[in-house]
Amino acid sequence: MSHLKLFAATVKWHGIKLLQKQDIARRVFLHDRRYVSSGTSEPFLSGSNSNYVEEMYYAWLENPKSVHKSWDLFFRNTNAGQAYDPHLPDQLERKASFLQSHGLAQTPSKAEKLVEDHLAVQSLIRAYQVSIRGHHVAQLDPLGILDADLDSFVPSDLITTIDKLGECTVWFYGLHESDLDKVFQLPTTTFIGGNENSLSLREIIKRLENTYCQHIGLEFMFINDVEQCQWIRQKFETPGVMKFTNEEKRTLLARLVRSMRFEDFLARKWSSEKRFGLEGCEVMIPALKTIIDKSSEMGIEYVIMGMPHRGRLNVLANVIRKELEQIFCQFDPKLEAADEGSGDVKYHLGMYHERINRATNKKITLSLMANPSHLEAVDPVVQGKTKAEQFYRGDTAGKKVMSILLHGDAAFAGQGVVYETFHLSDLPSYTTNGTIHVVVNNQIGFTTDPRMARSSPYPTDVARVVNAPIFHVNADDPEAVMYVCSVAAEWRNTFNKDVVVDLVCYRRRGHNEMDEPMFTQPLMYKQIHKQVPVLKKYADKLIADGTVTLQEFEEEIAKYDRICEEAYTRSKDNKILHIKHWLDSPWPGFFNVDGEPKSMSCPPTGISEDLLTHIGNVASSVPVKDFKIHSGLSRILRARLEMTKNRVVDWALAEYMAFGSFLKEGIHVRLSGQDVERGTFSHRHHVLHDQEVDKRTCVPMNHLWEQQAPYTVCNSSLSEYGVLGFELGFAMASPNALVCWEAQFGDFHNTAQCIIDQFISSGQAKWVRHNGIVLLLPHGMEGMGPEHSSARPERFLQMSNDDSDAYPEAFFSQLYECNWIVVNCSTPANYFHVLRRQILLPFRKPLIVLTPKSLLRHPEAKSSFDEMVSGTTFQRVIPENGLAAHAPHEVKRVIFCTGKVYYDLVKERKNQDLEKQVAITRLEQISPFPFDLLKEELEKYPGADLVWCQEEHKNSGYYDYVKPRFRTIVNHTRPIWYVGREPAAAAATGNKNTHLVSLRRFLDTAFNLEAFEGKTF
Ligand SMILES: Cc1ncc(C[n+]2csc(CCOP(=O)(O)OP(=O)(O)O)c2C)c(N)n1
Repeated sequence: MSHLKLFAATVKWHGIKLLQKQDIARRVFLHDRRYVSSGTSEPFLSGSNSNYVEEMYYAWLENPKSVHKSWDLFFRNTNAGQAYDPHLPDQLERKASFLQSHGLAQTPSKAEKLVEDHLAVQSLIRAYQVSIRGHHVAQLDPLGILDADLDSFVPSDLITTIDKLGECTVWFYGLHESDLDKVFQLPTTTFIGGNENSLSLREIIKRLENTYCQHIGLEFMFINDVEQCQWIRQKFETPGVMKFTNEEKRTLLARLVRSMRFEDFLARKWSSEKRFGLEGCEVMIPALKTIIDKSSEMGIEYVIMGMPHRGRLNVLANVIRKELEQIFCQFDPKLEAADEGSGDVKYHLGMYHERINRATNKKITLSLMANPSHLEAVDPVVQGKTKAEQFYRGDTAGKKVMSILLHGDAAFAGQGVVYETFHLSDLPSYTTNGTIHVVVNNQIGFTTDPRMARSSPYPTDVARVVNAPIFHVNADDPEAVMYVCSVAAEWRNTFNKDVVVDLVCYRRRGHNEMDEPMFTQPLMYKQIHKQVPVLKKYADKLIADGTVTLQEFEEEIAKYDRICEEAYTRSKDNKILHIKHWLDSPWPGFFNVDGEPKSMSCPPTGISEDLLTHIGNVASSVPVKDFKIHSGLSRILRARLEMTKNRVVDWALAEYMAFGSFLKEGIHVRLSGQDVERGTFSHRHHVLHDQEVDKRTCVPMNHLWEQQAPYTVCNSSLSEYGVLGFELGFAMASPNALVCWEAQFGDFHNTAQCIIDQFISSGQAKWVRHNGIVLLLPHGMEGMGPEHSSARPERFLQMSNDDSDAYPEAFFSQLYECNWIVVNCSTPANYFHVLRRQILLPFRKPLIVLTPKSLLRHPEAKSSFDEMVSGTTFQRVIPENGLAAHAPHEVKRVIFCTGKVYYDLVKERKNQDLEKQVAITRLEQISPFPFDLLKEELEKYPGADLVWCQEEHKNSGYYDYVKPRFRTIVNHTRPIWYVGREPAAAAATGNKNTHLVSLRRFLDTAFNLEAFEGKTF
């Protein structure tokens, strides 16, 4: 097979040429470095100056340019991708004594040849381990069509397998056929010798080929850690490592039977239903089970999994062990939905199951996260949930909870969120201490050939950014797969780092069962049609070697078929589907037994004055001794202290008080996002930095009380999709935590749109899963340009599920039924309350907060303690309470608005002396729409015209959302006029003057009491 040819032309060049010229190189080096004796009488590597190479090595370590470039190349080759290799001097020393003991020390030419040959052999070994050879020629594709790295080109003059070595005259690094039976000492960087220190070249090549060029292809030499590389080499190179007991083989066969017969059963019963079958990668089921067994053996108690469509039902049935009838009944088109909401298709639902792991007899909890069609979107969500479960258990090293992510090859290579998620893997506040990634690499994405789907050799190359080892394995070799999976589990347990298992397989059917793959992949599918299923191949092998009998095999099949048939019969009794039974993250004790809220009310959200004062004082202090903060920050803290004394808060202090109050109540608070520790606008300062001691920090919020919940505030990587997904997952784990994600500026949330659309907006409707995540989105038109201005409230409002035409019966049930809450608070106190309400509610809803920028420092945007003390509560609407409210019948206009524009309006009204004629009412909770409170306001001003004023452009902001709802309140009898900026394509202008002119214009209109006279609606 030509693709088995080994060395690339580069190897030949830098190997053969280098070593042929080594003599010259050495002389040049000797001249340069003055390290050696002058005469030729002293042999190159006599016992006395073997130190010479060592010295040269150290010199090279200090400065690679200090040695000749040929040695530089050699050392680099030897050290490629690794930090300092402490074994190298030892090796050289051993080589020297080897020469001595063979009486060669005094015969320079023989000695040199021997050293060169040893170096050549060492390079050869390394070549297999590094990418030059090994995994590029491993037989990974079960179909034998494509090279898994998409590169089948090997120049014809290269040497192939050991059988062909004789055909060439000059080989690698100057070795010859005549060297094949020479015995070579093995370097400590290989384990192919087992207990032997030396082997013949022939045996060396054979063993290397066995390890690196069969059904497993290893990519790990880029890992920047000698110990980790050695560990992997040992796991795979040691002779005989891949031995299985008969019992293990029988278990593997039985698992393959389940995997394959499950798909067969579905295909038989529902031949025209989509199920995204696993055929062609049936080995995935035993693979996952091996990972779970092995991890359970090493102490893991909880495995959280995320996966796409392919084989999902099979995983639910045979890994999570969801009752089969619950799966089968979903194929019944007449099945009724018991729960409210849209529900979801069967291959998206999640699952949570506690059971005994049969292999270890230990308790294990398995959770498969529900996910949308959007491939890979669930990755960060799984990580966030895993992090939270580790956090709540105090499992800081990830020894009890772990995650497994499954991927398709096309999606793994193509979706950017994979990369974003990898970049979270080693960040202190985001790491889950290693994820095992399993790629179902069926070498096709829907209809797209991998050669059109990626530019990287492997679909898994993205994992290299975090130095994760990648184990490619031919999925038609079940034992190789099991071995790789067990090593992957051990790797994760040993190093707490990510690892990738790339199951190179095929897809026996179309993308789904209805698709005709021959339209687009005719040759591949001709081969697939000929392909013997893995179960048959493996069964034949075990029958042939006597591990099982044909009868035992057939009985195993019959047994599982019977299980399926019986479950099928039972499934017909299921007339109703309870999505609640498919919850991936139950919250025990939070709801009543029927899964309903324990009450339908919310207590007042204010807190005692003492508490406010205490939190204010800590927020103004540096609670650690000998800690020098920046003088600018001292000023900010002094201002906070002053505010606390004066019983007022600004935005930052209000937030501090909300967070702090939860910590006292044992509620964990987590705030994550870009630069959140200081705050984009330098207003928050939740982490103090010692100005004199590097990396010394202090989080005063964690010094509030002796007994308190921890506060986590963490600057995230520069990612929205990944980080928001992560926080959403974190918030899934427990209802008793306030989890907030803040966008740098609100508009950046659109790079996380998929998390917002697919999970936050619709998660409860699809999966009956509550989530109380808080999105803090800085928003406001302040002349800062098209970006950095709008958090696009219109998008959130458009996705709000409250009906514009239906007046709700009760405000609390309206809150319970909504998909999320959208607020734009105009006062710090109201922001404080809405955060507090988030936890005091008896249910959880995502909260979208449009947060201020300039208001953070606006002198008017302050609140008194009086608005926050016990008994006070969140105000969905803040009615006019000035002169206009005292004589409502004289009021000519009511302006409804939300957020920052209120302050512009109040100022303008004062300037125009219209405080009696114009009332200004603030909508603080925009969605769900406070019909009840606004009705009261409207009825209070019967003679006034009604205006909605916003600073956003007409086609954005809130107008399209509020207009029909206002009209529902007034029963379409009164118009609600629009005042604001004209429609525009860009969210804001980049020209400061245009910004100010448009502001002036709409303020003029807002207070022009004749503006709408004679207009019809
Ligand atoms: C983000 C996203 N884009 C497009 C799709 C449509 N789609 C569904 S499956 C699929 C192919 C996936 O290929 P691969 O990841 O290799 O998995 P396979 O189906 O081969 O198992 C595509 C493009 C999707 N589900 N999600």
